[in-house]
Amino acid sequence: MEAVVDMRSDTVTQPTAEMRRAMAEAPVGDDVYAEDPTINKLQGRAAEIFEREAAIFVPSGCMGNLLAIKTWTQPGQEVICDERAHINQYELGSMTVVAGCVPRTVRAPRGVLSWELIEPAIRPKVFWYSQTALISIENTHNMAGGVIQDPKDTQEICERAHERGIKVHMDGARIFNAAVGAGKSVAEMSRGCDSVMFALSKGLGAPVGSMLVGPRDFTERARITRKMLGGGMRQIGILGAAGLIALEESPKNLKRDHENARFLAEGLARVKGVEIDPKQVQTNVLVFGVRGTGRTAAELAAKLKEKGVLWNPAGGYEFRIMTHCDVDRAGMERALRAFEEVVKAA
Ligand code: TLP
Repeated sequence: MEAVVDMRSDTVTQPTAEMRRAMAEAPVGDDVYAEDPTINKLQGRAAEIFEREAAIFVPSGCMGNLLAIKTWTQPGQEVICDERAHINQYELGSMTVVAGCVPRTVRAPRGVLSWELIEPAIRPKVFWYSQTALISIENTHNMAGGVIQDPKDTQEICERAHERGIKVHMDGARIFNAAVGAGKSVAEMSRGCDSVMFALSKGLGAPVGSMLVGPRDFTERARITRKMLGGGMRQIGILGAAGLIALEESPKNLKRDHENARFLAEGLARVKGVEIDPKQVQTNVLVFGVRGTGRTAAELAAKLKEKGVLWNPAGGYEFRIMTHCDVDRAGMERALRAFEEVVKAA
């Protein structure tokens, strides 16, 4: 039996043998006392790489985004983001439930935010309006299909927002994919943003964890909220050791994931009934329509599963799948063959 080709997300990646070894051997301490040497090293390196003052390890990307929102806002304020942003669609309303904020969404074409789109959504400074406190930019944009946010647009948003006293957070769960895709550093891709969350546990392959980077007084306030939410952890150098390898070693492999995504997109574009433009595939995420096949994505996904291929339906007639380090070119070819067979049989 051939191994399953799991492309539901890059979150499914397995830690490498090197990561597992490092985890076993990591020097550890109690991180609630800020005494875990491995976590401290990881936080120091993340701050350095992002050219920021400080960084804090968090158990998940959702918590990283929530801590940023809670730290930068007051209850009753608004957070501007794209309609399809992860913080709006997939974080269970935590910005409202926990931080007391309301999302104010704009519809960004292809997920790319610009000042032009944001400005009309900013509330006037009148006391009976809930005030705009924060703008959140997702980079790469997941549900728009791994789209890269142009750093020039980001810088303009940040400059204009700061003039109005509004903070800017970047949900950079996949910012390393954005940086590799754009041929720039993650510091350049996020320059101007007050805080950045990035994931170690997605394309970079670590088993657990994300980082939140920003000014030191911000990460120190986020540390308090992390504890309040039950995210104060103890000997987590075990996780940080894998995170360090993910941070230092994995970005150089992302180019291959992007090439695989383009290869798959070109193959999919040849399948009758599939709507995808391979030229629009910038990183490791593919979002594509299958209405023309006459089958829903869920029906096709069920058939693919029988053939050992796991793909995620993202809606009625839409798939969202990802390439990552655990599926090689042969895996792509197998997935594509299985998809062609399933569509033909439909
Ligand atoms: N995204 C997951 C699902 O929740 C959709 C995935 O499979 O893509 N920001 C962005 C842009 C994300 O894509 C995700 C996870 C998160 C934040 C949250 O990260 P975790 O899962 O670590 O809480």
